[in-house]
Amino acid sequence: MIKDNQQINEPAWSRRRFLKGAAAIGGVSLMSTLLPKTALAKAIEQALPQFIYTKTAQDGILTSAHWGAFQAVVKNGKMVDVVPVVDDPYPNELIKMAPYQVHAKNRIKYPMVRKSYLEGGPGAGKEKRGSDEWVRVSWDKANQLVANEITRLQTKYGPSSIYAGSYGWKSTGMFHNSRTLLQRLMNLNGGFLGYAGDYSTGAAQMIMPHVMGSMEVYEQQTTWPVIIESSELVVLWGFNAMVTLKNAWNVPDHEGQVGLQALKEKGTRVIAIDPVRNETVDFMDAEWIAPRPYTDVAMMLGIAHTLYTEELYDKEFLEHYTKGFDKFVPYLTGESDGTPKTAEWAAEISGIDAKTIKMLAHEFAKNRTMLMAGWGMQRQQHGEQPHWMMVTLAAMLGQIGLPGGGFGFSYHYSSGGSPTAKGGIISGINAGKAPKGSPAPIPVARIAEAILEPGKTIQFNGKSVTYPEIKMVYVAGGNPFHQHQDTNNLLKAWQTLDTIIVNEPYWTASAKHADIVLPTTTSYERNDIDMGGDYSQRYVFPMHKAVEPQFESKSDFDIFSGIAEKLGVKAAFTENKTEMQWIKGMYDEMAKQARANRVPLPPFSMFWEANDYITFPIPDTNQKWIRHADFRENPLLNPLGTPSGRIEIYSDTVEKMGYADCAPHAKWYEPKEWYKADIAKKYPLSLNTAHPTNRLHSQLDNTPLRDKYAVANREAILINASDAKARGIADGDLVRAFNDRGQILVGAKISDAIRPGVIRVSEGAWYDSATPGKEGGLCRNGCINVLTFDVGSSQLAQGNCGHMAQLEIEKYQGKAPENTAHAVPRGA
Ligand SMILES: Nc1nc2c(c(=O)[nH]1)N[C@H]1C(S)=C(S)[C@@H](COP(=O)(O)OP(=O)(O)OC[C@H]3O[C@@H](n4cnc5c(=O)[nH]c(N)nc54)[C@H](O)[C@@H]3O)O[C@H]1N2
Ligand SMILES: Nc1nc2c(c(=O)[nH]1)N[C@H]1C(S)=C(S)[C@@H](COP(=O)(O)OP(=O)(O)OC[C@H]3O[C@@H](n4cnc5c(=O)[nH]c(N)nc54)[C@H](O)[C@@H]3O)O[C@H]1N2
Ligand SMILES: [Mo]
Repeated sequence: MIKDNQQINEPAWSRRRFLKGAAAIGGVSLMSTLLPKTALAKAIEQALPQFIYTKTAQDGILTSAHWGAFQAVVKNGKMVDVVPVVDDPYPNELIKMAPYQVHAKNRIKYPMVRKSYLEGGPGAGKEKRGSDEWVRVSWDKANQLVANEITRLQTKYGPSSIYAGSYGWKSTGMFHNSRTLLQRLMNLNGGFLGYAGDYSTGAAQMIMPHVMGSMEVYEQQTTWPVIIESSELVVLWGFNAMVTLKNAWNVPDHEGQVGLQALKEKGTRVIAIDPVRNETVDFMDAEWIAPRPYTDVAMMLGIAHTLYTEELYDKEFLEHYTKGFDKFVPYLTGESDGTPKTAEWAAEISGIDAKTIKMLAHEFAKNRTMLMAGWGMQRQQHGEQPHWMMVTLAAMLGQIGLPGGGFGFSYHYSSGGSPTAKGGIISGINAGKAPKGSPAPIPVARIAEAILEPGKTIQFNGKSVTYPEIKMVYVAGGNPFHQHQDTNNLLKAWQTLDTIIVNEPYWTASAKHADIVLPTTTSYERNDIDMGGDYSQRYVFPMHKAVEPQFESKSDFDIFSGIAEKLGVKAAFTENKTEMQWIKGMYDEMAKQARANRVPLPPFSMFWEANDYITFPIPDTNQKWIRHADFRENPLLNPLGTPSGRIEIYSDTVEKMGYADCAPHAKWYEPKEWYKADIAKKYPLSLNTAHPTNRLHSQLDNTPLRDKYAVANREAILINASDAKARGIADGDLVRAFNDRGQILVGAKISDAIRPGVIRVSEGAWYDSATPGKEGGLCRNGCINVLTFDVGSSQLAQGNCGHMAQLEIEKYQGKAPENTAHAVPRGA
């Protein structure tokens, strides 16, 4: 189970075909056997010895989150502490924030409606979104307003006028899945406009099926035990797993960190290629190569050219397992365009000298080499290219499908490579059937353009998509005002809509820019169930309600049930089942699968009452699973899902699309903004917008963990010492970062861990304009998407380009403005 939308695209059997892993390296902590267990858990363990029931350290209430499973300690109805489960090999500080999430000062307490909207109806005072006053209403009134608007829009404009894609990282829990519940409601009421793709891997997930026949980014990887045993060289290319593995889509098993640690202990050579010497480079003590941002494809081409001219590439592999290398070679050698992609050529572009590029070619070819790539470098214009070029490079090295060789695009995400257990899988609540006439989805990151330019037709993976007229946006479980690029443009789009509804626990910028805001419980205020280990599928965690819903908040299920009632579809929405009945149903289904796998489980009531979780056994055969080994063994019997059944270095399918910005083979394109573009004369610094170390995107920015990373009470900006000196900026200074799209206030962190000419501001700081509701205002908290641009990666994938922009910085003069990002708005 990787992401909701993947779940839909990929049937469970195909996922499970790939997810054949085995025992995790960490093993279950011995500690667990030393701790007291409840009599019930003990009895179950005796009756069913296949299971390891692992009691956590305290008698708290067991639940879980994107950052780990833990027991909540509750006193007098308040959550006061958190204890990680004992067999989490890498618990992190994020879980400690759970009490602060529940009792945050900026919780939305009651249903609220924007004043002008309440008085004037849909569209009233649109321009006041973000600055208007708020008025408290009853749940009944709020539900009626929402139901009326859905009915009005369905009748007048049809389902394409309601955008209910609602992208985002909601909370864990298979039942209280806000996004799916929203879509379930909409499907019962005439349908809605949804989205395709995602922000994470928008470019890679679209190009990879043409090249590898599968997405690669959400698939099981060659397991860590194999990497540790067989890899001689591991390359971390734009990869910061020590940070990104803190969180997972389901509950993380944190086995990836164990793998990295073991690799380090073994002393395997590790080379990291990243403009920033990130936490993983430091942790691994890796050799650090810092290219200019956005130039990785050129570097890879320089390596490929060296392999080619020095005949260090695997001709036999290319012949047996790939298609179209001969069509790529004229580009590589320059025969087709007059530019040989030599190491020297690549050096000029990337800023890494030719000697180093050749060294990389030699070392890759000489050793069993695993190329592990993160996803930051594909969240860029022409983001289709880096991963395609990396596959091309790996094909030339000929190690795909061998133990410890090839490439891996998910080691940094949700612990890809953590061996897969054998048991049962929980399928969550479903969105129901889309009614006839439901509109085709739009590429997720084109939302602002779609709102602003109805009727415009764009290309998308070989098809055309025409934007409908969107009148309403419903958000449940995401935060568009941080996630989307070019915030000022988003603001402009938002202010044209008739209605914006947001279900949220907190007064985020997205809530502040809505018309109707419905207070949602955190996952700690409701019961649920989730899997642990996206790839290992090793655990089943109960998510016990730890505290009562705060103020008047409700779960998304209850909120949508209330709206469904007004719309006359409540019974269909709830299927007349309560929360606990739904959860039991999911457990029973999972237990049935487990039984078929010869893994009997206790009845639901026992599982639930034991306040404990299930650990599935990992078959020995899964321990040493190797990605694409079956294809390598017999490409005829086990072909890839591409048209040729082989790795497509050249794709006829992509050729037929005929896109000028995405050729039929991997290719270097100059982006519209980079150090050599004209814009760089005005804005010389290149942007890096990594995922935050101590947050999940924008989540937890309103907790004390912020003290660890905020500088001068703003999001931090990492600046190389030479760039800071040239601008008279000292460590801890307030800095204004700006370009033609906007301006933000950030706090200077001066460092030698970043390449000169590059600055980093992590994504996810809450947007807080000094001129609320007006375009161009200074964001006083440092939301980086104020500075990024909003174009599609190419006509093929239409992925977002959040990891790319040119800008300038200056020391902020004048009095520091108040930061109200985490404050509640007027009337709330
Ligand atoms: N520049 C730039 N931009 C980026 C990125 C980047 O690298 N650079 N990364 C992109 C990526 S990969 C992603 S995935 C996106 C992430 O973007 P989002 O997923 O939108 O980010 P989150 O902060 O996780 O937002 C989740 C919201 O859901 C709310 N929430 C949590 N639980 C519940 C619930 O049970 N019910 C409801 N109704 N709400 C809930 C949270 O309070 C939070 O406001 O950002 C993208 N944006
Ligand atoms: N702690 C934490 N963990 C998370 C998340 C979070 O918000 N916080 N988000 C989760 C989600 S939704 C996702 S999609 C994943 C994201 O996983 P990734 O997309 O892999 O994460 P990023 O931090 O965006 O980028 C990874 C590395 O790429 C580098 N990089 C950026 N641009 C370039 C470039 O042009 N060239 C090279 N060579 N390197 C570059 C960055 O410096 C960074 O070190 O993480 C997940 N895990
Ligand atoms: Mo993501």
